[in-house]
Amino acid sequence: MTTPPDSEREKQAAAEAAVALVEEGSTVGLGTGSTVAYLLPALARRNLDILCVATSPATEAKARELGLRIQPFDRLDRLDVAIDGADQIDPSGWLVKGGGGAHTREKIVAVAAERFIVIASSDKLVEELVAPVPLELLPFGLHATLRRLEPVALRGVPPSPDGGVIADYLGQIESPEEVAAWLAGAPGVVEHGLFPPGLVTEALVGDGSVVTRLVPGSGSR
Ligand code: A5P
Repeated sequence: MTTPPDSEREKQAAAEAAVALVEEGSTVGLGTGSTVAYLLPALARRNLDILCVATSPATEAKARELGLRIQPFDRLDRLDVAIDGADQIDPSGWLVKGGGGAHTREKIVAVAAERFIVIASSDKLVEELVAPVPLELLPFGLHATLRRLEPVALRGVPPSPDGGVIADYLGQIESPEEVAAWLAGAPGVVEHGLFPPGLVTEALVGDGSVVTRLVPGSGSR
């Protein structure tokens, strides 16, 4: 039997730590990606009476297969908790998300949640955020939008479930706040993958054999 790489064990440990925080009777936003892939079976095993919202068709299919109750996100107007992975976490708690192109739905779900818990392996901790920053763009006027966002590259993947074109901003990120504000204000950008620290309640990061809890703004990292 081969031993899983450290990062996989760390993702699993972080996911299991997050599952322990889910309360009976709560509404839960489920993220997308390889770390969330560990979350879903661990959550299903707890057999709680919870109602979930999924951030991607892949998460929805897997969650249903495991017996989790999924509801479309057009009836609930808030969630108790959302749990999701990240591509990068900087020391102040800024995240880059959207490696799987699901960042628009992920941000909508994270913002709607009372608590947003990030789960990650230790290799996601970075000193400074770097490109790529995932983007979802409106197909209308796509090439004019791309020209204004240079340097940028189309990802060449299928559109999002909402019809958005997935691309990546490839420029410098000297100030995540400024880049986030610029991308948010650019016509044609549906959503970008920079998530501010204010959105993150806590990050649970697998670190060797332990899980470290980081709380943005608390000086815990
Ligand atoms: C999906 O679009 C992403 O935002 C993921 O949440 C993020 O890329 C983390 O993915 P992994 O858990 O696969 O590293």
